[in-house]
Amino acid sequence: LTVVAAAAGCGKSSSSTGGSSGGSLSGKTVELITGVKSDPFYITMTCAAQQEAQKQGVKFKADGSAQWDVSLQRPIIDSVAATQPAALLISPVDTDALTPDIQQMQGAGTKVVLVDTSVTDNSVGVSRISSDNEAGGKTAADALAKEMGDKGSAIVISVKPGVSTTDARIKGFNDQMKAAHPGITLLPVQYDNDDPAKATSIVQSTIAAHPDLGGVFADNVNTAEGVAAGVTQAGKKGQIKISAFDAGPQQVDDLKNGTVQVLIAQDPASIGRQGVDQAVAAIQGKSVQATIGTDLVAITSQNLNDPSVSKYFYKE
Ligand code: T6T
Repeated sequence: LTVVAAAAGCGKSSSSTGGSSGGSLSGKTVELITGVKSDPFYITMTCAAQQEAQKQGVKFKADGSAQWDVSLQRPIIDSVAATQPAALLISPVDTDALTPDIQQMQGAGTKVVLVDTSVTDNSVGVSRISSDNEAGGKTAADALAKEMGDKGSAIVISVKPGVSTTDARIKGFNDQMKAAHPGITLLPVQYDNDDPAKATSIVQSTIAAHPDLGGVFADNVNTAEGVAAGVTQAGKKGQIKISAFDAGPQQVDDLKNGTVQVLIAQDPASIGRQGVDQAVAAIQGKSVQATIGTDLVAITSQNLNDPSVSKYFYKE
């Protein structure tokens, strides 16, 4: 069994024998293509998928784009397609733009499992595994409104339009703010292209334009890092409240130092593990689960030292 580790921090990338395969799995490859290779969420997912592949006795390869960008992810998909892997786990960076490329692989016999993000076309993928992102957005809204004392303006800063996960977070957040927190003025969503520096500048211009800005919902790792930096640089640490998705190392530091008030952590390791399990089942012609929901945990300064909570912190 050969395991090709593509992520840093997974421990030893091994070329070892393991797994119980034989038979129908021998020589089969499960390939993972993530949204952004250096993102702690995807690193955590990749490491867990790699371990599970080793356990299951399939070859494993992983890659991901350098940035959140259709034009960077497409050539990776197309070059993996040329190798005709038995299964592909993929986090597409757009709900529609990459569908033809993925469909082509599926048509050639590769079993496709959508991990984290998904696409609109329901014919793509034998299984889809993700957090309930809309519910997470709702939780983020309630937590932020409470921190804000149910008054002032709030803004959502997200990655790009057309991303299944973050679009669902925005929906959950906005719906809940409108329904349950009418005292809060919702500003229009802004997008940072997954660039922390852009998130920082959005925060600074929003503070300048809206002196009553009381809260920010930062939709993912890079956004949250940039938002925390922006609030700090504006001298508003602790005054402008931040709720954020994910639990990368910098985010956890920002929670500990009081810049961020709540993190909605996902369970990327479970997404990676279950992605491999579904892929292996599909390769073997066994039944698969069409959709799987994974855990979300709200982390605050109150519970961050609890091991049942800190186990959700991401790797880097
Ligand atoms: O929030 C995760 C992931 O769920 C989302 O699809 C993209 O951003 C992250 O990778 C975190 O940066």
